[in-house]
Amino acid sequence: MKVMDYILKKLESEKIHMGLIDPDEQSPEDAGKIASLLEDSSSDAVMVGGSTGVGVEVVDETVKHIKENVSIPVVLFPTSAGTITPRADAIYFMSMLNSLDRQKVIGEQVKGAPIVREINLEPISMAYLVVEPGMTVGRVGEAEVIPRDEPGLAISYSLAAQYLGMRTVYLEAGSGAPSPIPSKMIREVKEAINIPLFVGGGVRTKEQAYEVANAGADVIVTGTVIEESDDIKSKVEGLVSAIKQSKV
Ligand code: 1GP
Repeated sequence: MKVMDYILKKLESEKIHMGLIDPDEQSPEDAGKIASLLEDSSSDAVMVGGSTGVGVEVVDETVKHIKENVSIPVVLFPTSAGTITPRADAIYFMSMLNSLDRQKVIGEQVKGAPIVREINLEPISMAYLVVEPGMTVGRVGEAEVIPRDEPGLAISYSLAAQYLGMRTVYLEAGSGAPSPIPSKMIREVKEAINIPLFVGGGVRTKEQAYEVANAGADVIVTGTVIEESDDIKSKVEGLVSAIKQSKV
């Protein structure tokens, strides 16, 4: 089954959790172990990406070990066209629509598209929208961050993405953000669009995960909390069960 079909099928009955693994944060072997814990905690998919400086060999080795350990989908969350590996099940084919850097809007995509075609990787188009504070990805991506109190701007970007034919929208507060995307913004964007809404950045507790999901996020992404946890399984189990309890 294609990963996009897997996502859409799941969303008919429940919200989705995806755990983000940064290849730069541990050895490929440990990434495999973390992914296995994610699957054991009923997380729905593994995302791989997040660091700017990491090379394709490290991403490739990391995805290899993850794939050896899990049967849930493994999706690339790339920072550039230089980190695409055929070992993943799919790639978020992302455009940071609110970047001032043309490279982030369409440059890397032009470089990456022939690679994706050549290795026959499933592309899942995604409007990647960086919301205040944006953290590292906001700075590196030269994002004109969407202010937290301007849901209208987030709606305009999200609708533009949908009308351009993009299949998903990701509201990103930035990895390690002090708090998640405001519920009001999530709710209003969700009401405006009819494509899956991903939300990530700053989700640490099960209460936050529930609130974000209940506000309207279809896919809740967590990264830092997994990296920092001493007991990944029980932490992720808590997040997943909170997300699955939210209204669909
Ligand atoms: C980063 O949104 C993701 O791209 C995850 O953020 O590390 O804060 O969970 P956290």
